[in-house]
Amino acid sequence: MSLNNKNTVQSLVKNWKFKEKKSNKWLNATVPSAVHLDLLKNRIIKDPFVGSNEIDLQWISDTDWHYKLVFKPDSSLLNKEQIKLKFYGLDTYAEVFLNGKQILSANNMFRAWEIDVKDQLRKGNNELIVKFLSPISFALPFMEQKDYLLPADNDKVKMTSPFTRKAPYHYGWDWGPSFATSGIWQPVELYAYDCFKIKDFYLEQKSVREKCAKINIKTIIESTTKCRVELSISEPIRKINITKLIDLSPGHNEFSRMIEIMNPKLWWPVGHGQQNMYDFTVIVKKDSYEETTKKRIGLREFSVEQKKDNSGASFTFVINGKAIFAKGANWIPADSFSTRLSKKDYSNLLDSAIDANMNTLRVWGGGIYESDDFYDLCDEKGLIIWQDFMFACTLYPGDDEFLDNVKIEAEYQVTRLRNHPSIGLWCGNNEIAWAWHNWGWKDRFPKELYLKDYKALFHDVLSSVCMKLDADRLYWPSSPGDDNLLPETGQQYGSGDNHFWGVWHSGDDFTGFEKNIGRFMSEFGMQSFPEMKTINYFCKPEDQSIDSGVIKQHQKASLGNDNVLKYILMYFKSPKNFSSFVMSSQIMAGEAIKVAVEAHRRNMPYCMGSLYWQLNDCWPGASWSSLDYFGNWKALHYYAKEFFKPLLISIENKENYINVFVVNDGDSIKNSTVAIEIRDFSGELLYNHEFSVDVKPNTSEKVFTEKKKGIVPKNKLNEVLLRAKMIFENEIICHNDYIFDRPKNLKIPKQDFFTTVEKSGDIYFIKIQSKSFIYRFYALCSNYFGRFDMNYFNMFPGETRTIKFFPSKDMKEDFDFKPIFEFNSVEGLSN
Ligand code: BMA
Repeated sequence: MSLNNKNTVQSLVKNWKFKEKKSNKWLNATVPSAVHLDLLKNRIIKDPFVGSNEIDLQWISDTDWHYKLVFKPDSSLLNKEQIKLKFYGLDTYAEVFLNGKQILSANNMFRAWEIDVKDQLRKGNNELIVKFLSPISFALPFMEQKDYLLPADNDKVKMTSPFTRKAPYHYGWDWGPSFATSGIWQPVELYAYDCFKIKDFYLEQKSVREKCAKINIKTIIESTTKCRVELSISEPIRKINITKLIDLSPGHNEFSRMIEIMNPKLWWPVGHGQQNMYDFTVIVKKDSYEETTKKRIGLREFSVEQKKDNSGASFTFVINGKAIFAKGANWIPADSFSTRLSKKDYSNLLDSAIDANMNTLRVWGGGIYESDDFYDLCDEKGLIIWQDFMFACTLYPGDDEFLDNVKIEAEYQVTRLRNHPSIGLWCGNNEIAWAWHNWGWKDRFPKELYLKDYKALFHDVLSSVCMKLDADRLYWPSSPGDDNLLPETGQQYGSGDNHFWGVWHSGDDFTGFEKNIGRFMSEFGMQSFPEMKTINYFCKPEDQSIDSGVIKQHQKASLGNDNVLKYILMYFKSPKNFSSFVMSSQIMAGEAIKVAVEAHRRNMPYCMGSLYWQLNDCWPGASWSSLDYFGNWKALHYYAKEFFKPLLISIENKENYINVFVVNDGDSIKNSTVAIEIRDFSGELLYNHEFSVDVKPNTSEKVFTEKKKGIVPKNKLNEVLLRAKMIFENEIICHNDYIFDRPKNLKIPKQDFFTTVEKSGDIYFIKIQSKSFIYRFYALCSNYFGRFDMNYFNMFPGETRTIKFFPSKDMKEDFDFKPIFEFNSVEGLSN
């Protein structure tokens, strides 16, 4: 919400100091920020992300930190009737003192805190002190009162995290470090007013159709007295102008006005239409004083259709009446210290999601409710957001104080976020119900923890907040989940959403993905390492081996590097050195998730969502991500760009049959040709079949089926590649390759190709000419950031391809920019 009454809002983010509780020396601090970053800026600690520094920096979480600001209130504020101090976020246990008097005791980083300071505020200098108590030491006594530990398996500190409303990933996760930081992590301000204040402005989208949108406009005004004001609501595109005299009474005042917008310009997710938005302005006026609020709002009808059928019930995003296959990934906080992320950082990551043909991200429940910038960008770019509440992988206390705290948190967040068209649904938690039934918890913990505490939090408190404040959106208690009731068993396939972890956590091979398909796959994944450029940031050359201390420190998963290697060796030859291991892990992960997503998409409309684990990283290390901490595209991200294309041709090998599917998210395509070719690695054509198809909109259709032995001789299975293409008006509009054996068994000749690089404008053109068959050719730029338009593809001998490299903008400003490219393929990774 942007306020126009500048003279009555005073930002308090500059000139803060901080110190360790016991020290006498105040140092410069940044607000908003985190104490680790302040210590780093003051050169008191080394970069927490480098080497094994994480271990040496754990003392920071055990320490109390004080922040101080001396400020002079603007004179325009002091004579107002009401003066409030507002913290948009304190991380986490904080006692706040103004001029020596305690005015607040905070205990939840996900709430804003507003304190009446009219009586404490002085003319001239005022002293504001925020004393942060160690999040660990503060919570320990609560934990010790219990006769059991709550199962916070990812908490690598002292297992106190379930008791504290602080980002769960701060305590460590299986892809991230433990930095349980403290700090003023959101802006601080003073604001003052006489008589009234606009608290919120909200559009309830009652029914949104192409012909007419019926909207209930709600304005919430807080008033100190009885008074008459003029309320005006306007929107320039639709020429909406509503002006009304209204009578306010002391306290909370709510005004509703139903309007109809004929032929509205609707908001659509990317790939399905435009992201139209309306700019609403609300002005409340009394005499010469006025207050203004502006909001950008997109009109759309979003429902999650759950239609009963023989298998259970569907789980389909329906937007403006259109069923949409959700393609994307899970989003985690993009930094262990999220306060240093800029809008540009968010924009780069979200652009990468869009460039890889994604339309949905799940803001996962072990992180943070994201910044306003994040959701604004998702609105603008057309990304659908599955929004979890911040609860993941542990049980939580069920006492009244905890539940009341969560209730206020949820009310604050739902109110803050409900105007965003990008947010599709609310979800109570990540994997807790599943864990209760399937991770051995129900044998370890008292039943009441689930039946009473879990139920109270996820089936009563959060669901009633959503019902009260945002009834138009689905509230889904847990992911994975099969309906809205308290689950009596673990994960069910056939209804709701599923997380499939048989591959990676249980050792299944990639065919596991094809055998475990639900109605909406909201998690599945495969680990890999970030590229060497990123590894060099945190690891010296002498530590670059799979079992060095530093590399292990940056691998947080319990199954660790052995599991990465196990999966590499399941499919690929043994990597010849550490950098080959790194690249093999990336290609292996790309192949794994390709199998999964293509199977999900082939099974449309039974399955209507495929979100892999995970899009991004919070630090440089091994993880399931497709973008590394610096935003570099790992192999998986290039694979994703292909397997999420709106038009996909996909090959399935099932019970000795080769089936070819065309999956189409877009409009119909009439009279296109499907060509299926099988060639050996010398390029010789062994099988060729062409036929014409009419592709229907929004479908997956099997267009070809043939017995495997009818198209490939048995003794040639490891010497051939099947390429399926779709041709429309003489152009190849999509293609896909299939090999009949694991890559390690293929009889691929020694790789032979040459490349030339030319620059034109800001773009580098790389021409590749293959002299042998090349399995998964790839290019890397080892000294600069940037993206290729294509990568990790196969080439037959004699083929020529030109790919482009786009250096990132920052680099282009560098005069001496000379990218160093590396080229290789799977064959070059082993001996
Ligand atoms: C999923 C997530 C995370 C975790 C990932 C990999 O289930 O919800 O908890 O990081 O598994 O183990």
